Amino acid sequence: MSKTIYVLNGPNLNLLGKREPEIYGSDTLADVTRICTDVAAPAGFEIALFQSNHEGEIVDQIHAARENACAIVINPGAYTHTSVAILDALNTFEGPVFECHISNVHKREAFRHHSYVSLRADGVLVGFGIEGYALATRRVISLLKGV
Ligand code: CA2
Repeated sequence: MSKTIYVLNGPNLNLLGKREPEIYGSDTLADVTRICTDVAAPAGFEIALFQSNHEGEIVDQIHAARENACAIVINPGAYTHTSVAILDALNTFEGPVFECHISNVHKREAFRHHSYVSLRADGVLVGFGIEGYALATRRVISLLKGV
């Protein structure tokens, strides 16, 4: 079995740590990679982080995960609320899927309260800042190790 956890990020998350720190904090995607690796590496897993502003590229990464990854942690950004294509792709993946949102989407505009991805996700973390990614990684490893 693959020991690689895919950490997928949707549109505008390349700006993490560079814009709107009052909503998304000052950490960057490099920090996300670091904190997830800190959880994964001692357990013998590795992190492959990917970000795209393009819906189809995220679908392609989910397809790649079918061959190369044991689990997916995904923050689909705004595609969370719109993308049947990402939901359909996730439904073809057999391992654990965790959905992560840096901000508490339920405290924000009503259009952020619905997630297509939640129809597939095994768990959802919202409002934990980037720590949510590390918590999701920890949960994935617990599930895969059967503890
Ligand atoms: O809270 C989250 O993680 C979101 O997935 C972020 C998305 C938003 O559309 C979702 O409703 C909730 C937006 C990502 C924008 O990322 C930025 C990061 C830093 C600066 C500007 C945008």
